[in-house]
Amino acid sequence: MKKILIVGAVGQIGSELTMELRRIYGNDNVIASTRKSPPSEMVANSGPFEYFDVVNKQALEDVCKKHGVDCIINMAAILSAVGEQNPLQAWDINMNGLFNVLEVAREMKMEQVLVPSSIAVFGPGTPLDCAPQETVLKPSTMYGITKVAGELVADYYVKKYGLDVRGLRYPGIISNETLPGGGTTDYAVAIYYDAIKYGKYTCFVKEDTRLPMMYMPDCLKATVDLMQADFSTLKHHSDFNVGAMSFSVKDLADSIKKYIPTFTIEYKPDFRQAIADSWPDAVDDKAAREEWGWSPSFDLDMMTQDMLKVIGEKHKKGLI
Ligand code: AKB
Repeated sequence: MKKILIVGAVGQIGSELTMELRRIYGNDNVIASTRKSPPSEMVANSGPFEYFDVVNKQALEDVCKKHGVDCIINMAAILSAVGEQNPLQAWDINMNGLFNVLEVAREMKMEQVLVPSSIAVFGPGTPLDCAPQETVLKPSTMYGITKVAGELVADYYVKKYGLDVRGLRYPGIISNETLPGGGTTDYAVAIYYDAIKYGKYTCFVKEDTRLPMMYMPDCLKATVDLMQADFSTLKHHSDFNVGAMSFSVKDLADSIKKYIPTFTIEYKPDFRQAIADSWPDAVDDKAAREEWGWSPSFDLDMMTQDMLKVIGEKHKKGLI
């Protein structure tokens, strides 16, 4: 039985991935962890939890030995917007944390490592209408730089040490359990909360900004499907493009207006506009479809209906 350690398990993806993997592999077989923020009740009460900093290799190793971990999922990262406020910290956590994860996994001869990447690997020089799997990777954010370097380092461990390392380039992830923290695509989550709470939203990117996005159920499916794929059939390892939806902020606002006709939006672009403008509208995910059968389920209106229902219920209960 796999013993999985999730590093960064209180974040937007980590918290829901912890619950999904506990459902699949059993509560005791998925160890959630974080540096300092307390976990949600659902994560804290459903299985093992550890506090440590991924940049401390000894602490990581101690937790892995204590629980007999044979698979690490490294969700700890400083995202694009916050990374621009403190680029050296972004490098430290994203790169030194990654090296510690890969080294501990190599030394302990682990079965698998999952290292998430992002559409932030793209930048000037990438075709922006639909980013190919193989293309120019010259990002303009420190987060993007760490993701390109991370993909290369992860693939290096596959080639040099035969370690099973996998990863996907997440688009903007939209969800209703844990808020995202510090990304450029965060507007696509905040808009739903503000639509329910105030009936209006002020967006920090322009209305024609179009980016690749994905709803959390598809994000969990993509992650689990890649983890469970037969390693011998993979030609790529740490850099799979995964697509689901591509929409502009106007498309998103129009989708919300179908269900809340009085919803209004205004635009006050800030420094995140330049980051969004450097990323593609959509990605070509043929490799993920061919190598491990990737296929998304949610489109924009399906997601909007579900987001408004769940967030609306939370609001009625006074939880948000
Ligand atoms: C961000 O906006 O920084 C992240 C990402 C696309 O990786 N959501």
